[in-house]
Amino acid sequence: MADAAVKSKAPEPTSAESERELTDGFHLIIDALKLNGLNTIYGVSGIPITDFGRMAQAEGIRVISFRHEQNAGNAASIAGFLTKKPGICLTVSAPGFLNGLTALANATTNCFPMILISGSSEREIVDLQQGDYEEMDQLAIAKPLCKAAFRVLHAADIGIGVARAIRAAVSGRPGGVYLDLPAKLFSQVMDAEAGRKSLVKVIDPAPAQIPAPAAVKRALDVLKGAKRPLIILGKGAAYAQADDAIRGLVEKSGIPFLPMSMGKGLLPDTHPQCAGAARSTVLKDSDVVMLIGARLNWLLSHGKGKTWGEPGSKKFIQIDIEPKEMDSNVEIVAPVVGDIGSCVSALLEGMGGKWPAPPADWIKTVSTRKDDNIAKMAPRLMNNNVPMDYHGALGALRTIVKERPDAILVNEGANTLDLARGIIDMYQPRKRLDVGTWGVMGIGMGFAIAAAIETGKRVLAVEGDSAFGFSGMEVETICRYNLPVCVVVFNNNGIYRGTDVNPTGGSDVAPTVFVKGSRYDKMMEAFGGVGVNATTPDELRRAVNQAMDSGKPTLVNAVIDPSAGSESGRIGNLNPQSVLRKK
Ligand code: OXT
Ligand code: ADP
Ligand code: MG
Repeated sequence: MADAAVKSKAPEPTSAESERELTDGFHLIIDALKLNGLNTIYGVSGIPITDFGRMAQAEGIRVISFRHEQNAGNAASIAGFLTKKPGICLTVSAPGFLNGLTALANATTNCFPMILISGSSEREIVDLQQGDYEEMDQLAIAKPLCKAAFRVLHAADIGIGVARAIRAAVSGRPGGVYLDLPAKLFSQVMDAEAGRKSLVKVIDPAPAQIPAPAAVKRALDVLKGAKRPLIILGKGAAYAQADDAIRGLVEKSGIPFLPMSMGKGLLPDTHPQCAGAARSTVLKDSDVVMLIGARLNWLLSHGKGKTWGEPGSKKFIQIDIEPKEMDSNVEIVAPVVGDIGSCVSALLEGMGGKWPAPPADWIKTVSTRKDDNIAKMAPRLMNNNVPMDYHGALGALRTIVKERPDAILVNEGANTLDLARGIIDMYQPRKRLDVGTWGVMGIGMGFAIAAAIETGKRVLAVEGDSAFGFSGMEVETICRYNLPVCVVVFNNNGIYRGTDVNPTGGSDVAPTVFVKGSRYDKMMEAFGGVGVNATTPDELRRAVNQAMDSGKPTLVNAVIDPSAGSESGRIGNLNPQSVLRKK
């Protein structure tokens, strides 16, 4: 490390001993992060980490200060997804820690590497429950919600603590890590040279995990015997940054591929082998399915049921770094355990010079279904209805993304999410960031901010009005850092729809309904950004084009027909039904 522990003089040097160069916890944490290339912190200031944030900034770390820790945590988690380095979120104790915890748990669920660093109260008082300021046993609470949790009590252990946190976050299946730093640690002083020596630059934090040759051969044998093969590309494949190898495998095999939501763009959605528009057909009718960085969870109907056709009609090959993922829902006949880069390269090599193309009738079935669906959708995307419906509005945005394939799309909501996923084609890897495995609302502004900070690219955040509300205050953060983020709020006056009524006739509106005719654009104007109210696809197109060209923080309030959406978007089937409900 260049200049390890930042030096300070002991306040009142009275002897040769006290004139030694000293460092402290504050500086050792900063040095440990910098040594490991962790140069951005997302957080919220306050006791006991206020000075830490200031010092980190003074030492050249970029400190992005948020209005709420959950948004900072979401930012850190998606920074981890985009960079393969753990994103850092910094919070105060108890309530700040808890605010960050949702994001930490979400990161772990989604396999995004992040480290939540929280200041905490005095151990002695907390453990005796004597009522300290923001007292809470944070380590115990964090443990079940993340991959690993550590507490550092001595300045001399900071280097090891940070190293352990980094390794835990990025090695194997990535995930969230909690690092507990009690207030006392920050001001603990130690000899600067000893401090410097205590720091660890983590060597090879996510070592390659090479698949067993027998596993590769088994997978290729199964694939070769397929009559109706399918490849599913999940967000693990996007995370792996093995883009060329993945494209090589897909193209050499000639097999139709289905991208999961955040796997979109690994190969363009417009690629001839893309089966995104024939989703139900390929899931039901395929006979061999190769999963690359995708789990057979609820988003894939657990690999069974009517989505997947006749019971027993499927053989699964799965590539994943996590051995325990195999057979989690159904039998995996060919598990390939390893990192995706190594596994896909090994499969490609094993395929040799020539690989038999999938049967022509299967390719025909897929493309017919796909062409039908695309043709059905096309006229809906061109409609100019006022008030706008989802298709008209998304048709405009689809073209804007096509013209700017390197822009990053953030997307949340229900109808706003599900329809945008299908309508807006993606062209490059890791350009679509969304609600992920939990379908969680509130990722919007945190993801948008981190995407802009980490990549320097233009960001388009397409948000349901409810979804936006979870993190909307961060438009101030977007303006403060002058980020090239254009937020489009699909304002249909509510959750799913804005048309529900209170069946009692009372003065409270229905639980899914918001203030009618709200002007979210004014929120952005309040902080010096650009606000536009768009009522037609043309107005929407103009405003978003302008924002994406100028890079100015912009919020477009897109007025959507309140009756256009459906309950829970495409997943209304997950709502429990009461047989006793009065109509
Ligand atoms: O093959 P078939 O024929 O079946 O057709 C499919 C594709 O082939 C085809 N397709 C295409 N056709 C033509 N062209 C193209 N390009 C094309 N591409 C695809 O289209 C169909 C459908 O394709 P799709 O979408 O791929 O397939 P399908 O069957 O839908 O896939 C299944 C799933 C499960 C994989 C998919 O639906 C999916 O990924 N879903 C994710 C859903 C999700 O996560 N939703 C978010 C959670 S909903 C709910 O929980 C909400 N809440 C509660 C809440 C949450 N979540 N979090 C917190 C912290 N608190 C509360 C709330 C509050 S949503 C919500 C807010 C909602 O209100 P908003 O105002 O924000 O939003 P609006 O609804 O807009 O008002
Ligand atoms: P999706 O929601 O897109 O289907 P999931 O989050 O369910 O994706 O699955 C991602 C999978 O990718 C996880 O099982 C995770 O273990 C795996 N994964 C993440 N990174 C890698 C990697 N570098 N190599 C192999 N597998 C990975
Ligand atoms: Mg809505």
